[in-house]
Amino acid sequence: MAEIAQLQASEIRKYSSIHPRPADQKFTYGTAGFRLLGSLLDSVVFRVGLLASLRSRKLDGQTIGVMITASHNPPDDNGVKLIDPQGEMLEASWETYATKFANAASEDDLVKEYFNVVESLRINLSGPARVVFGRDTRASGPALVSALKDGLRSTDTKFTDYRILTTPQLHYIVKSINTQNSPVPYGKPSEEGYYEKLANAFKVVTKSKPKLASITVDAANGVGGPKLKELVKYIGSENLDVVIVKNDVTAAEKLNNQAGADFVKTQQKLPTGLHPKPYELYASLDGDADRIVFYYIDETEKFHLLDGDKIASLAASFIRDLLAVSGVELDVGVVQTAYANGSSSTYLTDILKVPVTVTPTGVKHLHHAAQLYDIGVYFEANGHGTVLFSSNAVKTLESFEAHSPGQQSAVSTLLALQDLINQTVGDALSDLLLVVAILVHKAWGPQEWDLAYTDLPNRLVRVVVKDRHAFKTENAERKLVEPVGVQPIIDDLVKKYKNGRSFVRASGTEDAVRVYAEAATRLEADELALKVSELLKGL
Ligand code: NG1
Ligand code: ZN
Repeated sequence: MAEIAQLQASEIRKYSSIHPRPADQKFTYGTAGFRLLGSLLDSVVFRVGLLASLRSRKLDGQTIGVMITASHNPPDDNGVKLIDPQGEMLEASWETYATKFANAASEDDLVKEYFNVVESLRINLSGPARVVFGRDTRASGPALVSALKDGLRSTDTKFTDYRILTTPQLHYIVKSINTQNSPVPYGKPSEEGYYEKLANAFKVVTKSKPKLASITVDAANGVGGPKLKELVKYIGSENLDVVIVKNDVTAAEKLNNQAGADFVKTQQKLPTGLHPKPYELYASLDGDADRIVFYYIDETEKFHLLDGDKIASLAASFIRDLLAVSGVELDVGVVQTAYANGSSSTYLTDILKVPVTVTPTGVKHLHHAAQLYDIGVYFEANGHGTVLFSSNAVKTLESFEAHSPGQQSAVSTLLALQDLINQTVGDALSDLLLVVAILVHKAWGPQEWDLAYTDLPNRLVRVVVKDRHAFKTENAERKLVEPVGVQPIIDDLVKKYKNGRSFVRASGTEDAVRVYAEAATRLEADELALKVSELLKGL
């Protein structure tokens, strides 16, 4: 074995013994990376450091990101995921290596897995390796960072600790670092660079428009609160006022507790203790600020949710209108999952005449499908999403010769949107600015936005089963093929309800299956969800 390989093998053994793997624990790199109790993650994060290093070396020293967060999950959880050089999710084929590294039973096994990857992918261990990382506000974060650093040290990897960041900020930084010397650098590779880029774009998009009347943001007591506060400073209070609530990052147990995007979306109600004024706009972020949902109450205090589907519809209609005014010919499409409300899909295809693609759950699927359009809007119903502009779209817009001030203004707005909207990943702060910008353009409040279509009442239920891996689906998760015989029963149930729809799939992040149901009325949606859930209990 070459000298470098020998040195790394012995360093990995040495450091790994400080980060022992908990016995009897099986780890899987799923749609959200590794995610479980923070206290069980020490060895996993150390080993992710080894893999991040190899990934960088494999890609000629391009910078790889590592984010330590458990997003919307409870405070005691934590998680870790890798970010590829263009700010995208880790390439799928490497997820298997991540799982193998995490489960290696002994130090020898770990070294063996490490060199298996080195050999099968012909990785040059003497090449440069660079990794950057960040974490959310969880109490277990700093110790996990130490484990990560040990993984990076043992493999002679250069690293930069960006400390506390939102997940999308780290994605932004990774892409910015790797495009620094390219003809089109993405941005300055720093937190300030992120704020500057978004703030400048927001000012261009909203130029000469009146300021939004009011917006209150529930930060779920997570990292999004302080970061949003900082972003608003760059935008200036003459352009945007935001009231931030649930913004206590010092009390660990408050994170995502009775608040935040996931709570509001799944419970379909206000964060606890929030008393909104009728018809004013409110929003909730999740714990790492990559999801956002909006809402308002009417004069009867009825709660109205404006979720990811509503954001996608608003964005698609705005972009479609700008393209129509400018005369630029680019195709716009929307990507959703089976969780998208049926009314939103009908509105998009029948009213807006925008094509809709449906993919399996998990943003990497949506992201890739969105890249097939000139301008691809993708959102999960839970509020995770973004709008991607292809290089063809940008070139076409940049080279377009406008023939009127109206055309010029529409093209400039479209180009600024591309800077305003995070091009790497769904970003709650960027999406917040996008929604505000569209509303001020249209002179709309939340109620006008909500008028586009009425959601079908729906219910999402989590069902614990013996083995969720026994649940296999096809047709973008809308059809259950295993256990055999269950789908026909679901079909029969669905037929009994007006506008009924229901599907079942295994969660990729929790040990459970999820049942989704929608129907013409609240009672029917609840009943359908209940019946399908009961069907699964015996399995
Ligand atoms: P799972 O647990 O696979 O349903 C959940 C969300 C996904 C995605 C991931 C990653 C729902 C129904 N599912 O996945 O959309 O956001 O978490 O965080 O919202
Ligand atoms: Zn999140």
